[in-house]
Amino acid sequence: AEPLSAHAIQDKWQQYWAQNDTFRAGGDEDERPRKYILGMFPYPSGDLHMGHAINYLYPDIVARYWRHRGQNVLNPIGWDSFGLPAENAAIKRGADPREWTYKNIEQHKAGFRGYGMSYDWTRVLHTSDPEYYRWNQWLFLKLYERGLAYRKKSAVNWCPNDQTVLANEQVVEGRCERCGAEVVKKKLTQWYFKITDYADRLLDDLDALEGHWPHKVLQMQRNWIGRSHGADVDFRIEGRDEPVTVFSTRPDTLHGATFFVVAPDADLAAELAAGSSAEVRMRFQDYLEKTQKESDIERQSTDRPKTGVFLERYAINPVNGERLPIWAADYVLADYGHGAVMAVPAHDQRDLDFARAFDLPVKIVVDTTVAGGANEGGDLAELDPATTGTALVGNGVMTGSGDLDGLEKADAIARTIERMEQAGTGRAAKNYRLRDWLISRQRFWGTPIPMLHLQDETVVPVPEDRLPVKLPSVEGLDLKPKGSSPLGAAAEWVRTIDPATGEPALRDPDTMDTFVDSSWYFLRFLSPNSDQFAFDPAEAKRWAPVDGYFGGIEHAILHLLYSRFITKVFFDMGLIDFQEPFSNLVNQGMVLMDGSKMSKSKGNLVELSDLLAQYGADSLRLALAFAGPVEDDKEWNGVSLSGAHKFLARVLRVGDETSSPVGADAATGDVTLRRITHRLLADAPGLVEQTKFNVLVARLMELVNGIRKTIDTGAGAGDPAVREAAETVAMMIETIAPHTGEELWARLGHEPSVSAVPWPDADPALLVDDTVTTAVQVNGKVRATLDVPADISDADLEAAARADEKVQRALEGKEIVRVIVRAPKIVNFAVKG
Ligand code: ANZ
Repeated sequence: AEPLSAHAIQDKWQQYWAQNDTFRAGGDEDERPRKYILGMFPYPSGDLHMGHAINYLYPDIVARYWRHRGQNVLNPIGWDSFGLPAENAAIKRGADPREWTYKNIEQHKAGFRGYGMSYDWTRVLHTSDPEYYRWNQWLFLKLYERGLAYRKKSAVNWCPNDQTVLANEQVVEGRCERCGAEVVKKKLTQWYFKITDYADRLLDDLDALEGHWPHKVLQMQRNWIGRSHGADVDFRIEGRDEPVTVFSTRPDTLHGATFFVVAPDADLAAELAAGSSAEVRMRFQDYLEKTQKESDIERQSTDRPKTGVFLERYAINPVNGERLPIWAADYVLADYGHGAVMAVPAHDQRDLDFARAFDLPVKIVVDTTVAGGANEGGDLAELDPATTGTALVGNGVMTGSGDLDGLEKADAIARTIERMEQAGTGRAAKNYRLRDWLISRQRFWGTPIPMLHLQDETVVPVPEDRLPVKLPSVEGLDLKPKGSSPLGAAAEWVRTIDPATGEPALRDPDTMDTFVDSSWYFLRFLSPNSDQFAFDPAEAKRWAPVDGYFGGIEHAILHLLYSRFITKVFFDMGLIDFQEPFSNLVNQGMVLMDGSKMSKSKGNLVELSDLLAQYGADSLRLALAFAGPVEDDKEWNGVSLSGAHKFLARVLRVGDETSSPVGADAATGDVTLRRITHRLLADAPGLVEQTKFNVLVARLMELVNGIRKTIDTGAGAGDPAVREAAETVAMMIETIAPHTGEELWARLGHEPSVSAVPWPDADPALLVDDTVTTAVQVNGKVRATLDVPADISDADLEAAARADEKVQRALEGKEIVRVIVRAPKIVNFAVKG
């Protein structure tokens, strides 16, 4: 039976922290260096669970650590509280999404307090508060002013289940990232943010993050932006005045182009078909309708038979004047490059598949069998793509290409571009996979788009001083998804007056993608209550960028890319002096149940409140920190809560037994124990800064064992080294098990709070491992020498001597009558025979 239960201890310290605002970040007058530590803010769905417990633990450890290191730490929390789950829950119950949202937020807050998080509770934000989302609207207007927010009609990704559009980033393998429904295309006029203007910067600036962000995340961002280098090549089309441009990464292969392909859904295809025979027009129309039902994924799939319609029109190859038949085929996408390609079947697999399906010529122009080539040493005749079905891709030397012959691929590309630029028939070009960010959503629970539609169909911004455009009450509104925004039916809300002209106007009925909310929230924490700015630039100068950002790999693209984009926009506006929002990024692993992710839908969620009730916060925190490397997934079955519980009880017992007075001079204490203490003081900063929390826990266990040993079998509980070690444990364990840390500190006779105690420097003299040379004698004669620690015990020294080979030889066949040990200097075996 414990004198004071984990729960009583926990309550006591949580109350203390709340009353004293212990973790409030220092203000302007605070001269200490600053650290901004942040966990990706939660979505307030349901209760906190094991996933939250691990995700938010890590940044808390780091924040607590930096406080000991003399830093002014900001570690805030807020809620990403707009979005579909609240709306769907409201629809189910015929309720207001606000109720569900704010009820859950209150539960989360209580959960985090109960879990002992060291947040600055004066800076809490909720993105669904008008005080927050007015700044989303302000951001929208700033982007609009800079030409970075625009409206366009195009085929967008439509989730038929959620009845709303999706950004490209929200379509995963052709399905809605949220609900898994197959995404279809729909033509709509929508608002976009022009992230493509920032494509080069978003890509190039990743290099400087190498070593600070997980490499995998950087790679995912690079691939998402997907910059290709190549050329735009102009092709004359018979019967058309204007040339048509195509993008190619392989302009060197122009001599091998044998046909030309247009995306059926590109305007050019319809135009070319319109100038063709009635039969072609019909076949084309038919094909176009089929294409429009397909997803981009299907269209680009390589194992699907190629289809297409010959348009009976011809393009002229600019390098040799050859006539290239023009086809409409769905493997060419309308919104990539220029929506048309020069097809080089010998060297492009998709073109080859098409050529073989429709019996089009295949002409090799790169010999890849040469030394250094992709098929080095092969026989070009045997490798003919027309018969093998495999295109010759990669390096080689030009052939059948006039005076390019003999040039390496790279040189041939450069030469071709140079010539086209001189002739005015082409130019160097870059292309990106990245598309503009579609931000309109046809849902209620989000930030209203602050634009007005006038009667003459012009669209004008709501003036800044009229913000926020608040969401109307849900009363009388049907939130059920029906393909258009529920806000459109809020008649009184939609109908308004343009303040500039006094003319009647309609509000834009759509709301913003909630990724807008999270693209800048880390700046809002710096001046969360300001009604003057979204964030105070002076505060941003002091605190930002975020020094340590913690979150899941699922945000590798969307959230991080959008945040990086908006940060660069703020930089260009002169509001901040940095271009990357997160200096260091850590992706933590997931907690798994029998190998699979814990989730509501699988019904295997372990709720935080249950565990807190059973074991208390510190046992859970310690067990999770000990469960393995931060980046690894952790099996819940492998997390030992009872082990952690026992260890923490052991820690407190050490505090209770320590009997030397506060301020006792440790220098007179047991050196072995002091060595363990000081080695940990020296090593722990590296362990925390490299997020090796599991190793830190193991080392703390070692130190507590050392204390136990000194108390039980050494100098005893009154040895000042015991106090020194116990105080070190209190300070360090506070980062992981904060209630226990505070309690131990108090039991050691100190005033709270241990969280503000500075990290002592390790004594360098205690870090060198002193060794001495021992002489091992047999009947007084030196038979061997041993290098041993200066503080070795007699028993250990005798054992070491007996284990030595030379000593064993000297003792062979003899009877040992007496052993004299004087650690660490001498061992003498007295022998007979
Ligand atoms: C001729 C060529 C020859 C090509 C060759 C490749 C190899 P990335 O790297 O993804 O940018 N392309 C261009 N626009 C396209 C579109 N709208 N839909 C489908 N394919 C398109 O790919 C660029 C290459 O993809 C371009 O280079 C073009 O084919 C094709 F041996 O041009 B290439």
